[in-house]
Amino acid sequence: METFYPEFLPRFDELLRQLAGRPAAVVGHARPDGDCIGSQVALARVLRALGHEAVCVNADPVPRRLQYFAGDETFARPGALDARDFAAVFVDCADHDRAGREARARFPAPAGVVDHHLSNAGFGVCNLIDPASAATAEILAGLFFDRGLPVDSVTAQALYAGILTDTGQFRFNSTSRRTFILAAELLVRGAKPAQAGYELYERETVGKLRLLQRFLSSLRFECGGRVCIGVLPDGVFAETGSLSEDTEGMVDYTRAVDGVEIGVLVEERPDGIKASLRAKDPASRVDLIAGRFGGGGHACAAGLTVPGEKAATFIPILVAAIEDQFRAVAAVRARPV
Ligand SMILES: [Mn+2]
Repeated sequence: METFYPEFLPRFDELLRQLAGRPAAVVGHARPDGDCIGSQVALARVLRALGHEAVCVNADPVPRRLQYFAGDETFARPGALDARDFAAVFVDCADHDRAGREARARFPAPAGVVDHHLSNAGFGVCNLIDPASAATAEILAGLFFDRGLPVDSVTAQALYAGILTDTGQFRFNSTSRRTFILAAELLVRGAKPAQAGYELYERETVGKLRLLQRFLSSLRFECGGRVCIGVLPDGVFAETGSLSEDTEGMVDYTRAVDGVEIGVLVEERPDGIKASLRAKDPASRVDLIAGRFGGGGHACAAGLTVPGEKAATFIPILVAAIEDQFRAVAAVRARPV
């Protein structure tokens, strides 16, 4: 087999050395997604197979649709951990705060960071950050194979789920030759694509579909049809019998419209708004738009939160920021080379 992450191997070895003799905390981000849970489960299992004690830590519970991939792995809240000196590895967290305030305070100096977010500046001792990778699970799969570490069928399925979800089922721009080769190797180790697809995409609740119905009926178009925005008002989860985790993937509908370049989901919460941005073309750099509001992410997928804000007042401000970005991108394109 080829080597997938040759440039990361010295640092990965250093990370494993950092973990020696200490229990490991594998920390994921708040409101975890498939890549987060898959990466946490896989790394904890591999560390355990190497003789480490490892525990998965997350500020929020594992969403219903991802519980199958967690298997018998237990997830601890940061506050529920004992006082021992854990060596923390943060996975799929664009920055230290993404894990939540409590996790950040509990693990102020992470031993490692494994991530693929463009905006990640590296906040650990050993930073394994590759924005060219489609998923954190892709980086982990590559490193595990490069080092010949034990990847069993549960680990393989968890990594496969991470790659499947973060690539939008192998559709997004980030999907590469390496993504497919690693996915194929995971199949060799026991990953089951049909089972993963069933668990992730064919077990929706009625509440989630009602939520989707509300979301689709809220869609509005801005910037001459180049931007599509959908809103989930405060209270909509109770009204539709859905959960906040059911918003996962919903923003993709805003981008799916022909002619739309940037899609946005604005979620109104009692304490402010949360927005997810998606672009078709990485040149749109939605991470820069999110960055104006203190958020971040990838060129094609980014997020932000604004405390104390309402959707009605925030959307015009966001549209103005997107218009600015369209102008900046157009100016770069018009520049003679
Ligand atoms: Mn990810």
